[in-house]
Amino acid sequence: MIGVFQRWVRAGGTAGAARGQRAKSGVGQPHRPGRWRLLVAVVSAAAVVAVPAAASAANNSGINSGASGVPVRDFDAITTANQNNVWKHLALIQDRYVIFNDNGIIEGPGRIREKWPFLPADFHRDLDDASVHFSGPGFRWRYTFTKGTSAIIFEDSGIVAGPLLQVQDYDGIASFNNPGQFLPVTYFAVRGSQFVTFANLPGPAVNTPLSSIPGLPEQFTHDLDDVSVEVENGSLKMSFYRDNQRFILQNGRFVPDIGDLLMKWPFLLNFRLP
Ligand SMILES: [Ca+2]
Ligand SMILES: [Ca+2]
Repeated sequence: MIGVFQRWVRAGGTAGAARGQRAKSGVGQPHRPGRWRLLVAVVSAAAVVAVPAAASAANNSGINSGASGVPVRDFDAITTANQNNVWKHLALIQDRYVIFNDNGIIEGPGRIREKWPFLPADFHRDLDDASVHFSGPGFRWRYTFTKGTSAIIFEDSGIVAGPLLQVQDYDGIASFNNPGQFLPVTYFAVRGSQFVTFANLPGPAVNTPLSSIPGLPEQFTHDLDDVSVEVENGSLKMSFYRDNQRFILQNGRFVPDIGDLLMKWPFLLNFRLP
């Protein structure tokens, strides 16, 4: 599994960064069928995929209701940190954040500007996406937030880098530590119906259709709210968030879980009320 993972990192990470440099210099990006094969290698095409229950009719208002019929806000951004195979999440809506796991809220909800007062005011509300990886022992969180074409990297102690100007804005971003090391990490970013992987911010333009990811249902191949990627048992576990729904994919297989996010995390109802 690690060998497969390293192919992903080499081809997606370093090549992605190189493409980003070309994109910034204005050179067009060639179609690369090899990317598809790479991803097949990563997420292993041979899989029987179960599709979760269809989402309720989605709309673009950012407010959707799931199976419960209760209208709730979609997440602006959501990200996951895998601490010894226990997932912790950070979610952002408007100017608020909350940190939680599947059992309940760990911290918040609170104001983004009060938790991280050193962030530029632009980053205190309406973020596009967020990611977390570890920067050192003890699961120290290093965050990436993006908004429009600006990106910033920080820890609870202060800004690490940025704001950085990106070639485009993203709908969602994920960052994850490569095996056995803290830096560099791998980023996975999505916009519209495409994604890109890269090693360093500012990231390049998206360049590969989400529909080329084996096992990903059509519903999650475009207009995502955010994504997260964790390394679990040596392979990538990818979460795709859209409206009130989440789809988790590992090795080309759907990871069975409650897809309706209000049912999954009912304790976030107040945080998500319109
Ligand atoms: Ca994310
Ligand atoms: Ca988003």
